[in-house]
Amino acid sequence: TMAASHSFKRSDSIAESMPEALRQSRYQMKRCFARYVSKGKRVVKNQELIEELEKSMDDKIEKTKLMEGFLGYIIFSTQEAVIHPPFVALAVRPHPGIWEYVKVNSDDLSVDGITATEYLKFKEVIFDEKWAKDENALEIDFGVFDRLTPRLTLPSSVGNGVHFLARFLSSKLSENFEPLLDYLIALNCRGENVMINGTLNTVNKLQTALLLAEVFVSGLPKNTPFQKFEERFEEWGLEKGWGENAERVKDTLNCLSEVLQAPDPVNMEKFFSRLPTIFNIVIFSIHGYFGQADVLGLPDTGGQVVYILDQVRALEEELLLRIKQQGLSVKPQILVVTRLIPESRGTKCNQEFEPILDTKHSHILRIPFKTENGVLKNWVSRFDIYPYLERYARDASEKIQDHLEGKPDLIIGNYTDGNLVASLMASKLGVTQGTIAHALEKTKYEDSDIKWKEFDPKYHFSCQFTADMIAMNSADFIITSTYQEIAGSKDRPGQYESHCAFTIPGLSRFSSGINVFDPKFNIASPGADQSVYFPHTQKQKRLTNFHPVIEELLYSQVENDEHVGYLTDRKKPIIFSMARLDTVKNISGLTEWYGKSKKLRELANLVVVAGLLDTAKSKDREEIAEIKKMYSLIDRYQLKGQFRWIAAQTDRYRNGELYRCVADSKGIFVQPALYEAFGLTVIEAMNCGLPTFATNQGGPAEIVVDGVSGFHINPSNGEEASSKIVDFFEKCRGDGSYWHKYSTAGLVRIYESYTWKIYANKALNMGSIYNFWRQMNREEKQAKQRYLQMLYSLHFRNLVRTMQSPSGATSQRDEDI
Ligand code: UDP
Ligand code: LCN
Repeated sequence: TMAASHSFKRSDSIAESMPEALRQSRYQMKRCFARYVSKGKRVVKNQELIEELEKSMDDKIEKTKLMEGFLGYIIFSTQEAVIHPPFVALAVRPHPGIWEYVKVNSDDLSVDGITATEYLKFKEVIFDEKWAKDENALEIDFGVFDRLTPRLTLPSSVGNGVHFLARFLSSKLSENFEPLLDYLIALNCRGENVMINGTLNTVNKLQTALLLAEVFVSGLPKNTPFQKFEERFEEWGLEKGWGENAERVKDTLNCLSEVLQAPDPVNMEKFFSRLPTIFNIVIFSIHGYFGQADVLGLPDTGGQVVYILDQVRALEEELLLRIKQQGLSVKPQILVVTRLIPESRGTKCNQEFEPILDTKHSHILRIPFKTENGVLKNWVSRFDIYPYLERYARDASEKIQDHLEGKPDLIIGNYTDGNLVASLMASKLGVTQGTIAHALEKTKYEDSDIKWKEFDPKYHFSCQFTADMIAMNSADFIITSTYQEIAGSKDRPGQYESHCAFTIPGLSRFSSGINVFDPKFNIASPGADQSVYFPHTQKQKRLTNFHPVIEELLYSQVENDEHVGYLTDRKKPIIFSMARLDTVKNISGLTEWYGKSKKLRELANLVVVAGLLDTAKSKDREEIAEIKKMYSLIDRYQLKGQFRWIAAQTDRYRNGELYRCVADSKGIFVQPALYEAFGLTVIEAMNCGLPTFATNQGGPAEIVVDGVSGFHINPSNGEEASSKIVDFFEKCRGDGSYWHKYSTAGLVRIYESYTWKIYANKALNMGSIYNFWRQMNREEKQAKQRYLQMLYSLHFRNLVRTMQSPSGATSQRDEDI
């Protein structure tokens, strides 16, 4: 059941309108709230609240009326309730990013609006009463800085930070251009002036120079190189950077003239995208085994590595293009900074410096973890990494500046560890900082904030969540993959959103952690390397030399330590999936759906690439459990003959060809995860022209438009998922063009929104505009920086110091999704 989309006005607060609604259904509501409080003090989630509400009513008509009415709407929108008989405090989320807290007395149904702090305290009492009642318990409120910063207001604009900022800057600058003028004068490229020099020290002078120069270049042939008129420009106070030739220079001059005449967001964004501000980029991805070969599948090494290597290639390409268009001749540099692991298990993770394949100027720089006892030799789980990071940040900062012969122009962090180190370094050096979180762990483990004490010995979430808050708040901009990562969907809060108000009872209460309406949030979705993942129809590019191996992988009748099960009817299309063998990836779920569906088994074969095939070889307890489950499913459903399970594959070129061979069979790709942050495999499959069925939980739900560019499946409803797939194959049988329709629609979707080219363009635009914004917004930035430093040195360091001895999880790859 879904609540009717109620005509709830933003202006009516729930606290104001709820009492009247309660009065109208007083009898049922008393019964419902009596049920809520009957089990005593506790925290209850949305699902249970709805079930209890349904159970509290017998009359069917009454029930429907109520569920579809305002009260139903409130309960459906309530993410969580804290029960404290006779009180029930509700955390209501009427729209993505918008929260309201109310307290209902179950005896007399009186309603009071409460603040986030009051709500959190209410919750804390259940877990740590003494601390909850301590007036001087640590409360962190980043919201106090909100007064100084502009905020978006529409949930639909969340994630469009750059556009919003361009708009905001337009109105700000129209009052006063000085900040932009100062900024332009100070710009330099490795010590040399660019764009304008100090002689153009008033807006008037600048405008005149722009005018003169524009008239001048208009008279030149379009392709006249800048060098030809460089001297003329200097006389006017204009330096290089405007463009490579007369045409480009003219366009950039005109763009700034337009901005100075009457600033508008379109020209503002365009102008910043043309400014030569970024040449050297540092990207932190610290944990794991970070390498270019033989690392996928090793502990803590998954999509993040793929993402970063592809990102670097795309950023370098875009940087080179921009530098050329700016008419400059500098070489950009990108450093991916990771940990050097001396005991590197045959990988190159013990090498300090490694050029990145398919790039000209990008490298991996590895720096070891050091303690007073010297260099740490073995891999450390990302959950145990905190004690090493401060020292690492110092060592890294030094090494990086040696390599770059100066400061970077932009620092980007990945995941908690990379983001924390990026924050430390960026604030020390005064460099623009971007953060990326491939997954925020808090949202992955239910109640891991309030129940942190249970988790802490193994996961050290006290450190992780605090580090995440420091990084999010110190970042100038945050790159996310999808809207849902920030603000979720109608029914489910986003990863960042779940940090807007939360508490770690006994340690700290974040009454305002991060605001998803902050213009620092931006969506730039990753793509897939299109030289590896290209459509199966591009015959001349196909990597046919892999075909014999792939033929063996898919169709040989042998079972060995690389594949189990076999396919007897090779005329059937293949249902394909590939992922790490973690519980959340739900490969065993897909296998079970297939096993259960007679129709599906008639129509298609199932092939999965996942994990290891032998429990004795795995060191990851979750993977071991999944391996066992897979074998029991093969047995229970007698899958052999229709099913092939292939061990994890690490060669991405071969994997690309494998997706395409599946497409040749007129097969499909299924991503059945219980939750997926982004889902690179979905993008890879679609790039190869495979019609895709993807989980509706997380990023894939946004990548695929259901019924248009692929299909959504609900991972917790296997029957429904199977019948959707059956339906597809049946339609394909009846209509030869049906398969092609979805194959093509998937590609169209990719090309318009999910390519690395689009990503790189957006990311560099962010770097450029936030670089300016952080200077304009210097006062807020400084105040916040001070607050963050205090939090770091008085609180975070203590958490790290008292961190119990590492989890001993020496080689497990815990629940990374
Ligand atoms: N992958 C692989 N071999 C495997 C399983 C996965 O090469 O056996 C690759 C896959 O092609 C993708 C990445 O690992 O590029 C997984 O990224 P995704 O976003 O799907 O999930 P993550 O592992 O990051 O949770
Ligand atoms: C980590 C994840 O969990 C995936 O969902 C992403 O696709 C991957 O990183 C790349 O961002």
